[in-house]
Amino acid sequence: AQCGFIFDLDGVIVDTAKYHYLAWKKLANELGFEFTQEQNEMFKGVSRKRCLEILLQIGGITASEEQFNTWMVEKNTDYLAYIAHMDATEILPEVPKVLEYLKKMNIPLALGSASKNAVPILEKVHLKEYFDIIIDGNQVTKAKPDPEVFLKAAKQLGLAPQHCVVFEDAVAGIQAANTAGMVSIGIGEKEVLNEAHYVFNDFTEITLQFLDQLMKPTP
Ligand code: G16
Ligand code: MG
Repeated sequence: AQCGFIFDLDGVIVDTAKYHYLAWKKLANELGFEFTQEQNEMFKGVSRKRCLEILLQIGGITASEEQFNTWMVEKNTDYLAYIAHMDATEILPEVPKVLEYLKKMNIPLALGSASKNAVPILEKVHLKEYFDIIIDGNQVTKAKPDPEVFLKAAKQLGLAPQHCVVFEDAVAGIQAANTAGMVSIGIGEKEVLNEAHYVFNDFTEITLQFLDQLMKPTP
């Protein structure tokens, strides 16, 4: 059967994780506590709402619903300011090469991101046209590690989950892909992404032969 490839956005296609981190750190500091890079690992692939819940837990802060929503807006406003001037130079190494090759091989491609800002980011870096299907934070109700985002992508591609390959930089995203029954490929550190079927530091380590092997029809 035909196979399809699903890409996460933040940390796989573009390096926006650092901007998410800066925006959360700014909020934490305003609220009077520190937020470290290590703690930020837990935020990768996780919805904005869930991130704020974890952040407030770290700071030992309880908030009213109104206050919570104000901080959600504040974080996103700061994040949008950070990404306002983003351009194609922020695409991670060799991502365009991989997308170009998969397109040439007629492989259906989907984006599977938790971010509600996914489409404007793809437009800014001029990669939107590569994706046949885009599933982002505006279309899912259950955040990764729930497999909803990837299952929706597979369904819209018209493919069975076991014929889909997922590229992810987050532990929650790898878990989502595995639960969906897909082939999971971690982009990042082996120690962190140890649940993935394969792990690479970045796309420069992924050969075209490896992609060919993933494309091989499975029964
Ligand atoms: C991304 C990031 C998360 C972020 C989430 C929501 O997910 O990895 O850190 O909290 O999107 O983003 P937004 O606040 O823009 O809706 P992914 O799945 O693209 O890695
Ligand atoms: Mg990610």
